[in-house]
Amino acid sequence: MADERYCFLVEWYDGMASLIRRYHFMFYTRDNSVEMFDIKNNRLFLKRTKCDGVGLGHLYIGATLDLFSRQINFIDYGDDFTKQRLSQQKERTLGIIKPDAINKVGQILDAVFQSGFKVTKLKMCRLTRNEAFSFYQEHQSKTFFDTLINFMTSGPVVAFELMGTNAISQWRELIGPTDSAEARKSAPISLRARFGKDNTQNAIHGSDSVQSAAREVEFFFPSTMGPLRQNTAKYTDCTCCVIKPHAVAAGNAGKIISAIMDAGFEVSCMQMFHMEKANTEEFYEVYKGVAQEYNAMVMELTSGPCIALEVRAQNAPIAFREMTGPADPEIARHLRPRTLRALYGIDKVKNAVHCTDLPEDGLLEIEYFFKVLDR
Ligand code: 3AN
Repeated sequence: MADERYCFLVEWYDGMASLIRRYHFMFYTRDNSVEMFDIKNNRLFLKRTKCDGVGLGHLYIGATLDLFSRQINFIDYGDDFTKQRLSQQKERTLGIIKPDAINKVGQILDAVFQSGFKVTKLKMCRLTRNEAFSFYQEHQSKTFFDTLINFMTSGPVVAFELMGTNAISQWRELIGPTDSAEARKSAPISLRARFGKDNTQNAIHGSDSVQSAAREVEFFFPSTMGPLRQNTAKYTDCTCCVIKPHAVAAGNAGKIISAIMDAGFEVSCMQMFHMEKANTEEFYEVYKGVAQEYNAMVMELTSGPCIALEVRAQNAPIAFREMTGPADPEIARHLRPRTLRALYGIDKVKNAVHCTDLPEDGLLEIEYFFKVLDR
């Protein structure tokens, strides 16, 4: 196999020095080895080292990687070869689950996760009229514009960024024609055929070009200091569920959300987070010195994107703990085989979901994700 070298610009936050350090990060495909070069000090930082857990699939702009206990953030391509090779493979597009399909969010996300796209960002929000106007500005002169704005502001939506080879056209193909009735005739397995109603209430959105994908991703997930879209957290009768990185990576997030909703809980807010180590330690502080697995828990939660949910019901923390099951999936499989951890957990650390332990902490944990981290 040819030894291809891919180069990225990466950053690492050096907590000791309170400095963001920048490197060129090289990945060699022949032996999965990694090399890092310190840009400012113009010297080799990490000599070429084999890293079996790392593959080209993990490396894209916006990714984070745990490397020898350092959390590395991928900022940009580092050379033309890498940019040319990867920009098509790692094309990005925006998808939206529209208000008419929000009660099918688990099933739709499951279809997304099973379709081979990587979900790199995700957020439930509710658009104001101004926001919907600005998002659909190109349709201002159309006769259906008012209907469209009323519809898109009638309830929450879930927006997500997808990444994959030819993601824009692949996603358009998966969602099907604009009119859901037409979709049922010409593309019966498409998502609009399965979940949409008509021309307006067509369940799903997909960007139609490279330009609109860039604009629409930026609209929901601003890269700089742009205005944030308001999340939908309600902060009442709630508890916190975090779908852990291993379960997201295994494509189980949609199934877990469906199971939670089928059990009668309301999922009133959701968002994908790439947790930093310092935040994770803060979030798990109560387990420090108490849970034997504390360090491994921190490693797991920072190992990739997780999805935090606001789960609502009467007595939400207690009721939801019941559904989550015992912390150890092995025990769960024996005693409570229908719980989330029995179904989707692997071991005590990779146990599919975190849920709030103490009833009085439900609100605090929700505030931590949706007020503190969603800045
Ligand atoms: P698509 O989303 O398939 O790219 P566009 O961009 O033509 O379709 O339209 C944007 C949205 O406007 C559609 N998703 C749909 O909700 C709504 N829409 C489009 N065409 C019509 C129509 N003829 N009547 C009512 N609503 C429409």
